[in-house]
Amino acid sequence: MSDATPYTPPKVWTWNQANGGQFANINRPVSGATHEKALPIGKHPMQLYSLGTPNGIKVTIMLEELLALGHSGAEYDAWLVRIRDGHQFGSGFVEVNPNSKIPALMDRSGPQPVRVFESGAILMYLAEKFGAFLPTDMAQRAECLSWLFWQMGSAPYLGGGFGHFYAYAPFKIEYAIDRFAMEVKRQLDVLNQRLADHRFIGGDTYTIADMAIWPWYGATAKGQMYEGGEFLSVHEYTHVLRWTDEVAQRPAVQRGRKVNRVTGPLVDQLHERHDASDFDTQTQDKLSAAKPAG
Ligand SMILES: N[C@@H](CCC(=O)N[C@@H](CS)C(=O)NCC(=O)O)C(=O)O
Repeated sequence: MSDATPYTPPKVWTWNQANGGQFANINRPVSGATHEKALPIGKHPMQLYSLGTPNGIKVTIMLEELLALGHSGAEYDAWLVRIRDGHQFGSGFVEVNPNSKIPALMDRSGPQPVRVFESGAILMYLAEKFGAFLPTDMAQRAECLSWLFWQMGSAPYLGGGFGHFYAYAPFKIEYAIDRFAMEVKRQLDVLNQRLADHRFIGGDTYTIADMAIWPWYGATAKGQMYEGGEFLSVHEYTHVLRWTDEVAQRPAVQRGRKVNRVTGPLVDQLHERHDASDFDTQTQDKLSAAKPAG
């Protein structure tokens, strides 16, 4: 297979299971559970089923921010869902998210559990439940939600478009890379212009819009996504970089980005979170395990 091979689509699409792309083992043209598997339930009101990807850490950052404000109702168990192993197709997970994607949240604080899926919906649900990180003034709220939904609509071009064709596709297609690189640069410029005049995405205050956008576009501006920093000339987006650094300094962000993370330095990985002290104990355990004996 090469990008030089011309492709004439057949009359009717059929599933080529060995298309060679990364994630081919988990991509399917149908939805629903592939196997029976109940989800674990911990002791806290919030049960999160997730993975430490940009979509996953939006929610763990929000939960850590809420806890930092003193909202004990935001205490949570964060269970690891290994998507490359197909855990998102277990029957229990599909009951929480019929779309089989992390993050998925079960709020078990009331008489009936409430399921919430889609990271934007989860951020809004938590913001409304705890009355935090979403302005009550109508105009500011509209601005915040506009940016929140901007992220939901834009990131698929960054991840599924640019990231897929630049880093994951089995061969490089100039047309696809060109199209999505242009779009990602346009999106970075949208943010850069907004952040030239505003400290945070929504305005003067830090909101769920920052929590949604930072994991994707902050990491992109830092050249941490798809090793595409130089290609996209990310150094140009100086206001995005200023904002990225400010958000990164928040202690709740530093905790939240470690939760359910399975890549990167070991000290940044907290595979599951069931107690605030897990951050200290697991980091210490890993540091001592990494020390050479003797
Ligand atoms: N729009 C969704 C996107 C979630 C999403 O794409 N999650 C990915 C990981 S970042 C996933 O679970 N993929 C598994 C799969 O596609 O099977 C959200 O914001 O929650």
